[in-house]
Amino acid sequence: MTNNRKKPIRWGMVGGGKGSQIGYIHRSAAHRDDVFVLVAGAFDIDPERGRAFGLDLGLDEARSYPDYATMFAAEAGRADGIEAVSIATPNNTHFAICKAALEHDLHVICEKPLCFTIAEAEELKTLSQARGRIVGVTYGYAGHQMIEQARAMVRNGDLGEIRIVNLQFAHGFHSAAVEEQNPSTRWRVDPKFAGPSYVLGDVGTHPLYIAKVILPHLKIRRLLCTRQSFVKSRAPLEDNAVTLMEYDNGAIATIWSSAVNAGSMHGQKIRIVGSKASIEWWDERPNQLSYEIQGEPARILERGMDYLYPEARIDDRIGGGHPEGLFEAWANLYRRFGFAINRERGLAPAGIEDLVFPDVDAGLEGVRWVENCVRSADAGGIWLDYR
Ligand code: INS
Repeated sequence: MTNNRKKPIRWGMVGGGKGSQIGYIHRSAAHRDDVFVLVAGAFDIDPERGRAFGLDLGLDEARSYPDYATMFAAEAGRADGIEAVSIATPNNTHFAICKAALEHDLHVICEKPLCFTIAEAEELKTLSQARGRIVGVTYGYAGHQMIEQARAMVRNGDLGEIRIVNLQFAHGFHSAAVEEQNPSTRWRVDPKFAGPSYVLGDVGTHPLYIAKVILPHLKIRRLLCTRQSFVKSRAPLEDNAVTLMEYDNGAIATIWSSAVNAGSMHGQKIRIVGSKASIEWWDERPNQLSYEIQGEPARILERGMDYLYPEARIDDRIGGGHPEGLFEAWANLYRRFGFAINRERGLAPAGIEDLVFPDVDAGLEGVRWVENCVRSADAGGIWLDYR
């Protein structure tokens, strides 16, 4: 099923310019299926550097803007102005930019965290509903096809009753104080820019969202969190945290969030244990899903194969055996953002009723989880009813 290529969504970017870790993958994902076309941008906090970056990308000179406020105002005055914008700036700016974009009737795709407080996230949700605009959040790993397979397996009862959910995103890149040399890490460990947490928000919310996709029926009932700053200069922000959660069906979950797991490249793993079988997915081997039935030899399910559920084949681009990775996962998400936007534009194809993508509720949930974790940890690691 293709999206509406005849009328691609006119798209702009805020941030994601020179030196950004994430700008390139936004552009590559948005352009992969010709659903979006980049026509404007305010790429940098330094206006001159941002302008030069836009020109280098081939943008019209007049549409490479010094800042987002100028861009939103100018684009609103053009018949061919942008319809959607992606926000790839440091965390402390997400709320203000998102709000301004919605107030200009733009669809928004925002980096996580959507904002810092539940109240802010609720305000963005209300605004997006009032304006009939979508808010997508880039929990990029969730676009991997094997996540759809896992979701279908749980729904079809292949695992039995869900009992244990074991999640982690624990890399080792910040085992030492690398921020002293590296500006793109520095803001992440500074509460002024990063908000109330470091690793809980930066990495922990990724598996949290993936678990929500695979287990939509489970609701967190209560949670306990403990957080540490192993590199002392990062306090009060944590570079390691462990969260224990109980779901309302009695299942139990853990999330280990870390940037000091020395030697680990990425370490995002999702293990779901049911009464009959378990599945496990690891983002460093995203084409494989381990399926372990009690009493039988473990099997490895491979991406792109006929034995998978149809939901896991929808985004298939090349067939089994060829590796797909994070760039494809992001492109799958951007394609779904495109479908959702085209639904609002009255241009969506039929058959996308069950579209699953990280929307404003997913953004809100990430913020809620971080807020609850921080409250629990800072009260000494106590159980809290989830709210
Ligand atoms: C991590 C990572 C995640 C990203 C984080 C980053 O290293 O690769 O995908 O969301 O912000 O710190």
